[in-house]
Amino acid sequence: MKQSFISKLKKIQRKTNSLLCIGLDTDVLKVPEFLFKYEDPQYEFNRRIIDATKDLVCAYKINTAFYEAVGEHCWYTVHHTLARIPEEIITIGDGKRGDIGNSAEKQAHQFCFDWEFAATTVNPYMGKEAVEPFLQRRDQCAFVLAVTSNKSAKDFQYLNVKGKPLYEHVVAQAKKWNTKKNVGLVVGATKPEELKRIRKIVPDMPLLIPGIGAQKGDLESTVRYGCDKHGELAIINIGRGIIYSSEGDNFAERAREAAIKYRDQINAYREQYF
Ligand code: NUP
Repeated sequence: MKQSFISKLKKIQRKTNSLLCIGLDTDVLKVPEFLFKYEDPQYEFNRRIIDATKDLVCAYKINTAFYEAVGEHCWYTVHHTLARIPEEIITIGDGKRGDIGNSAEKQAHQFCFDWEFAATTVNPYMGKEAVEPFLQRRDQCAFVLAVTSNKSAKDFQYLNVKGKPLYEHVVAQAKKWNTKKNVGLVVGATKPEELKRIRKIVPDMPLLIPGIGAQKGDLESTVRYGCDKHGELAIINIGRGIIYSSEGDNFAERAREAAIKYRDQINAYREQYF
């Protein structure tokens, strides 16, 4: 039997001593010129980033929009990229899916059985039936959007519903859906107060925390409030802040340096608070 998502996550976080997740949001317009001599420049970019950083991370997150936007080859690029990532590292398919039941089943088929990501992101707006197809396997986690990192998160997520912000109702539902211990939450690193509040409500759930680097989230409070009581179970995603550290031929080396810097800073805060 395959190990549960949480035990796989803990194992890799301990092995690499890292909570860092690198976002492979590879914008084809930012891929260095010299990679265009290859058939699939996006894959070549990812391959070099993965090879240069795989000992420094617990996860890689692929936002599928960056691939879908390029066209029909996307399906293969995602497959090839996933095949390059060592089996023990968590892979997260960030597509924020969720739809009426039968449509959500098709979305889950693509993410969980075809690409076979270890984790996905799902939008809870359409309720349980939109999320359920992503929760079929104990070795795969669905990260439900709770408080997102962007400014417009306030449009809906903070609305007062029966005395509580809407996002707290999402968190409460996500707890109920967690019968297989394979539900997680997305909370933006730009929202430290909410992160603190949510970690108290779900002490044992994995949290996917984007927003460090380009979005200027606060790393110290992300580590302090995002981890569980052992200083684990937070997956701290950084995309642009790492993968675009250089525009030149040395981009992968520079990405490695940036990844080391973030991993070490995260670990310094873990030492301090746990
Ligand atoms: O709340 C969220 N904020 C966010 O930035 C939820 C997300 N899934 N993301 C994604 O994380 C975003 O779409 C992108 O793929 C990544 C952040 O990348 P970067 O800002 O580190 O480049």
